[in-house]
Amino acid sequence: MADDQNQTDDLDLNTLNDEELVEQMHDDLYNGLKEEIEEGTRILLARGWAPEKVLNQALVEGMRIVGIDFRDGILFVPEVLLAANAMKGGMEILRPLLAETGVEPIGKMVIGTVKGDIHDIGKNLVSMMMEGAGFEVIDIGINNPVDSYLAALEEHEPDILGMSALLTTTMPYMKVVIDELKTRGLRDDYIVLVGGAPLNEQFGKAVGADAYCRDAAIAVETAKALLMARRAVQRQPQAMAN
Ligand code: B1M
Repeated sequence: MADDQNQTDDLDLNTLNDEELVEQMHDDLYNGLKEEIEEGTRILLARGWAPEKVLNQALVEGMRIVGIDFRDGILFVPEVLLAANAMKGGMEILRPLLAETGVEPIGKMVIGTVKGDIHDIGKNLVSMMMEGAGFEVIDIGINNPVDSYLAALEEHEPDILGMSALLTTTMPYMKVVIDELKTRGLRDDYIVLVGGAPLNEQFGKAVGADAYCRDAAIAVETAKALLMARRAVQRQPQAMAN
């Protein structure tokens, strides 16, 4: 890694063509080089790349590679933390671009990672894309016990509750939250969306969520569709009365 670092120090990212630069960014993410990731992100944007394209091809794909080597015991927590930090550097540059709408919010979402789980990159991405699609997002962070969700729902009165979990050991906690909403008679007040790498559609149904969202783009589509459907139903009795 020290050699990689020296080589990267000498390398002018501007001299690389797009394909080489994206490949270099995958390496830089792997090596946790935040400044290089930030520079690469800026260069791709300056070359006219759409923020979504930079996000998916340079950052998300780079993190996918990190995930494989983490799984296989080639990378360990400290290295993956550095990679995550580098990824966040790039995401921060993209955030205002993805969130640029300038229109009235079309709906509100509270989102957080469940108790016992500190993974937040996917959740942050979902927040960004939802903001970009015109939602107001209240992000309550990581490691949320049921009480944090309840407090945020009461305070912000959102249309949507989003929960994220990246561990097979923490994903069952989503059911704890949803069951508590049911116990308090609050379940139907919210559209509940769940996501995270180990989840699937069947799991989403089993825990009583309205939908499982495979990625951030699907979260946006699903949120819009379910919100429109809910508003249409809410309008119906009024229309019938007129
Ligand atoms: Co963790 N980790 N990790 N980790 N980590 C995974 C999840 C793992 C799959 C790695 C592996 O073995 N291949 C594995 C879980 C295995 C399992 O449960 N079956 C694992 C493990 C084991 C662990 C530790 C237990 C390791 C240890 O300590 N021995 C530990 C647990 C800590 C804890 O949470 N208590 C741990 C720690 C860490 C770091 C802190 C080092 C770091 C997190 C840093 C951070 O997030 N700030 C980390 C990372 C980075 C990963 C991997 C490599 C990458 C996750 C990521 O950010 N992906 C991950 C491997 C992997 O997932 N392939 C791994 C990129 C992100 C864009 O994708 O999060 O899937 P993702 O989000 C997507 C979708 O899932 C969806 O949309 C997002 C965008 O498209 N989505 C939602 C996510 N949330 C949503 C919510 C929604 C909708 C959609 O709501 C509406």
